[in-house]
Amino acid sequence: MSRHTFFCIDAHTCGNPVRVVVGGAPALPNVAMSEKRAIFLRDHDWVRRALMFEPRGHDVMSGSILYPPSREDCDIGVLYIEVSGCLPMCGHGTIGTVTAAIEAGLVVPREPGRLAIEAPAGRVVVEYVEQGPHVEQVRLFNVASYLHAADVALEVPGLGELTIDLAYGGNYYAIVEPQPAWPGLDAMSAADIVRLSPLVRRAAQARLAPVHPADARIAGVSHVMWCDRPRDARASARNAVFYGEKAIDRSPCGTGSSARMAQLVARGRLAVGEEFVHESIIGTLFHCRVESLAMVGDRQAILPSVAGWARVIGHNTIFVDSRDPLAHGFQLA
Ligand code: PYC
Repeated sequence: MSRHTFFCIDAHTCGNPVRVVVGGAPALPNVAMSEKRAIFLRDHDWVRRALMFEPRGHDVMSGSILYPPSREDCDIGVLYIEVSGCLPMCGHGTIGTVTAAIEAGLVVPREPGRLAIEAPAGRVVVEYVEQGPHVEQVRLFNVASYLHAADVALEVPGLGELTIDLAYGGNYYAIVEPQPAWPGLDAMSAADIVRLSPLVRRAAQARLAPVHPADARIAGVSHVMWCDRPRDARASARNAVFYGEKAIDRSPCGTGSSARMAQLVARGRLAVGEEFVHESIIGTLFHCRVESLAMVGDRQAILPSVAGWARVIGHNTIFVDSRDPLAHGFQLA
């Protein structure tokens, strides 16, 4: 019999789960986080499946594992884990991870209120605001984000001809705005999003198959963002982001908000320095900003920032026990 024990801090960022693994994860060689990600996926993916899938997780579960950084200019390394795999970058995951790690005293920043994180997609910086023992807000200065393709017509079963944009914000997003084939979010149930998104994703991937200009390990359309006007008067726009096989982000989605700002800037609908308040499917808000212009390879890009809050909801000691026939988790097809 063998038993693995994982020490986790469970949190949520604006409604979306973040399970931060702070003990029990496999040691990985001291290589760049993008390499660690590849090694983890090759040799240790059972850990992700056990902690993310049922019965220990669920269809929307996501989280992170803390590692020492391999770079001198970073305070901490973060590997993102979720139901669909290990994302290159995760915004809500970063906000939840920083909140949990700082509140538990697991990382001591070189500069108070500021952490440099080695993520698989590159180095990102966060600034956080503390009040007593709690972190009240985290602002993520995310990776350079860019519009990859505009006005791409796809044939989507159940919708007909749908025009999308494709943008990168740490992951590749098919971005759908209201149009004749799709009237908007109010006409769509959560079940519709889960049914239609994989069809949009498959069609976008078949047509565009994006590869990051600076890192070929980041490739493929993984997320679909359905966009609409906000309900909340404080917000600029609303979205529902689909990921994995059945997940809809309950937060406004950090990498999605970054991709959306890159799209809007490229289309001349948002300017450098402007605030962009993004509303989630459950009404929670991220306060985002276009920090500056940048380049990704030879593409015009932006440097976005995304601010939000997270709450720790418990400490969770999880066993993965070989006596349990479902030790390594399962998902319903
Ligand atoms: O916040 O970047 C994000 C994210 C990706 C998938 C779910 N949330």
